[in-house]
Amino acid sequence: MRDFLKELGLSGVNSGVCAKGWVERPGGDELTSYSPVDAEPIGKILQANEEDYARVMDVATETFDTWRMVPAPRRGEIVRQMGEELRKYKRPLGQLISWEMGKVLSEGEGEVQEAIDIADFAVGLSRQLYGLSMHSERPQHRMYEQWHPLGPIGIITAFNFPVAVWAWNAMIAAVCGDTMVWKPSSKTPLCAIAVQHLCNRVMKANDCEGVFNLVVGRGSSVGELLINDGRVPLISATGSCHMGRRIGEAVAKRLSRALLELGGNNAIIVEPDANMDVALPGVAFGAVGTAGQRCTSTRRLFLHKSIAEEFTNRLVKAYESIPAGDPLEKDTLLGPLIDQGAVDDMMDALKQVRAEGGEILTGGKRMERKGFFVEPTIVKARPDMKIVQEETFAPILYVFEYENLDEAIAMQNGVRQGLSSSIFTDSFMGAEKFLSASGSDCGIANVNIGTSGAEIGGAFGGEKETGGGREAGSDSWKLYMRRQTCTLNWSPELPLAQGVKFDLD
Ligand code: UN1
Repeated sequence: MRDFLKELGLSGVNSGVCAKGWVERPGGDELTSYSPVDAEPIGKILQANEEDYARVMDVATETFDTWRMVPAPRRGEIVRQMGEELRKYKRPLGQLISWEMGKVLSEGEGEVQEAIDIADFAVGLSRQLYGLSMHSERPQHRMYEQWHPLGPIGIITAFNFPVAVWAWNAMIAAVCGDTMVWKPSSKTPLCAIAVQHLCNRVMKANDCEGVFNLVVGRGSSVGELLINDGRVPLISATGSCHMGRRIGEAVAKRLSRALLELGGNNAIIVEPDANMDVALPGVAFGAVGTAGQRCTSTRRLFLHKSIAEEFTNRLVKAYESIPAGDPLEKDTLLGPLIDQGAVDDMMDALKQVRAEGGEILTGGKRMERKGFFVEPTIVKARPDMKIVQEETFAPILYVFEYENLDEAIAMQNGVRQGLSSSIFTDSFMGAEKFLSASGSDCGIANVNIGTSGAEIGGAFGGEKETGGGREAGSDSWKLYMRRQTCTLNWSPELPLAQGVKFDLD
């Protein structure tokens, strides 16, 4: 057994259900977690069945009654300790993320850093859950708004950010006074179990277990119960547009709140006046980083026709020297895809590329080695190809040429998704046009930075089929609380608003 597994308290067989302590023998099917690096099993997980789910949700619901009354700065202090615990385990947790998900170690550790950052942010936020106060139109009246905790919330996360995206939700929800039930991806259950061990230590020491709860289980049983549970006022979910539509419908049916962070089809525009030495690594990291398995990964590249040939040649050359292999090795830049299904999806997309007349400039094949490694791929594409409308979770980059910036912006906006977008330019006018109301239609718009790797301080999410949700920084916390508008009358009269009279006599 690898040292980092032991260090994180994982064993050969692990319970995947935790509600005020681990449920020793959950009743669901046994799940095996495989490393995408060598396709070998890492550990077994006992999943939740429907009764286990009920138990977990009961705990989250009961704990909410007490947790919501803990002063927010005190909740912040406990989240501060969570941040400390994550700092202590940054290395082994980063290694586990690399091994179970496949991203390279600096990204695995970067992901833990992202969780630490959001914990720090949440600590400060715990003293800043501000409401506004307004001037009442009536004499001797006071009007203000306050924010109260929302309830036991559901967090559904994807395999590609098995720790950070949970942390975006969990650290904020905890300071807001919510309890939570986390359903992680069945592709990365050990990351979730390792994080739950850290939570348990901190919460036990503070005598407030039951705030962070975990339920590893099937989407078709546990996932359905969670999204349809009338006790859950907010479902925050990250995943495909297909999954998000299912969740959005279920949550809308019971008139609750869904925070959806779904697929992207992110593009970079490179203007002729860009600093090409900045643009080139920006594009390469965006498209090849995390093997193209970020929702923010760069999938489309728009090159001005005057620089297209040279830029493409340089990019092809760079792609051909990207070191692929064991993500735990220091110099590796490209790890594997998550599983065989992901390799099949990539190969199917490339089949469609060929059928639609796209030209594969480099890559296009599975690598001859253990695990789920694929060659990073560049395709010379046309905007009318249907496949470029789809998000394929793999390192495929579609390259297009354009003549002027308006055309490039229109093409970049011409997809159903709206998560992240970038322009590389040294022109103030070009940058401002891209950022204007008639520019990028995405939730994230960057200048001289690639599409991925957002900081936690901003609100993260996107428009159109990306789902409209916002997580992490800025004022995203408001989605995790309920707003109450309060009007107090301290006069001896009962004046009515809008001058309405109701004199009894
Ligand atoms: C995701 O892929 O779901 O901006 C999240 C980024 C990361 C988060 C990605 N900070 O690429």
